Amino acid sequence: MELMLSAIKPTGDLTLGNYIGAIKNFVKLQDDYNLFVFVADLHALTVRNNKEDLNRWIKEVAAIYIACGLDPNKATIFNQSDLPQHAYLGYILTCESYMGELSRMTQFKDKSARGNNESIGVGLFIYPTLMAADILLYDAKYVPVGEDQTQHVELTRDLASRFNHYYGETFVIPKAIVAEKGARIMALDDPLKKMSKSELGDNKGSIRLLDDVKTIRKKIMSAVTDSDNLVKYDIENKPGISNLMTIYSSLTNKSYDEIEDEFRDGGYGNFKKAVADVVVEEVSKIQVKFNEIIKGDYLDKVLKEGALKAGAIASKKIDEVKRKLGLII
Ligand code: ATP
Ligand code: LTN
Repeated sequence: MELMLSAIKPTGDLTLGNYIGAIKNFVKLQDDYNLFVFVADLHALTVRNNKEDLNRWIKEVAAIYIACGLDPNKATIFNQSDLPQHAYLGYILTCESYMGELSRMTQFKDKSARGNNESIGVGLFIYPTLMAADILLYDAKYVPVGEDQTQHVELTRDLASRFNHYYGETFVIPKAIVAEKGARIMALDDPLKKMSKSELGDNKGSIRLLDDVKTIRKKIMSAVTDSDNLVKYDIENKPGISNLMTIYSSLTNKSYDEIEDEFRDGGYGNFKKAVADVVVEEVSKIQVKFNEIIKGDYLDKVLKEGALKAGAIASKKIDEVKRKLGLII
């Protein structure tokens, strides 16, 4: 089976966007690929965190993976920081990277456009080289990610080709896999903005997978829409309703045409209630499993076994890279 790898940063309580755009796909893919999924905790250090929050989020991401249906007997699940090989290869790939290409990465560009470059962390600047290391360490062929991450996979391909060119065939060139639907779930209070787990403030825009049912219903019922009361998929003119349709469609597998027919006469109130019902049903199931997993030592055991398996592959790759570079002969 071909190796597929992906990860989520523990930078906040996971959202419905993370579930629909990422985790739900991982679960589907675990049967057909040798799937490696990890908690990208080193990546979370590009922003300053409170240590209790960070530790809770790390455990939450791992437990949610399993609660959503990732099976540790099929997929290899681990924490990035348990394997120093990631940072090691990250450093080597940083040395292979150019200021120009890293400056063009959207996350850095957006931040530098907003203000003072002097105070942007170097960790954010070199973040894509660590992500490249995450992927190349395992010779991953496929990387399922949301739209916002495809640029990083492109850079990974460039770095892999560059290294192979200078030092001889070492890395597999990976390919990003972007799901057609649900790749970008938008914020409920501003459908032009991505639903994001690190959003601060009143948090009305993102549904958290661990939100209580009442809160979820309230957030969906007060989602920003337009005023023409017609349930129709039109991302340009009706981004709010289109976003709710994407959510509904992803969780029910109904097409946009079917949804338009189903809610033709009902107006937005009815439609929002139906969206809330399917979200609550799906999220409640996840929460029941999450609450079981988070107590006891099952999670630790899964992560330890995952790190052992991933670590063996990563160490071999580091050895190969060191030989290619002449660090060892
Ligand atoms: P942050 O707010 O910290 O930037 P995030 O919520 O955007 O985080 P990531 O850790 O960057 O989440 O992403 C984890 C995975 O979830 C990625 O594959 C990403 O593309 C996907 N993802 C995140 N948010 C959404 C969203 N709103 N819609 C669809 N997919 C999403
Ligand atoms: N940068 C990604 C998380 C991430 C990742 C990876 C995804 C870190 N390393 C390797 C795929 C493969 C994000 O922010 N979503």
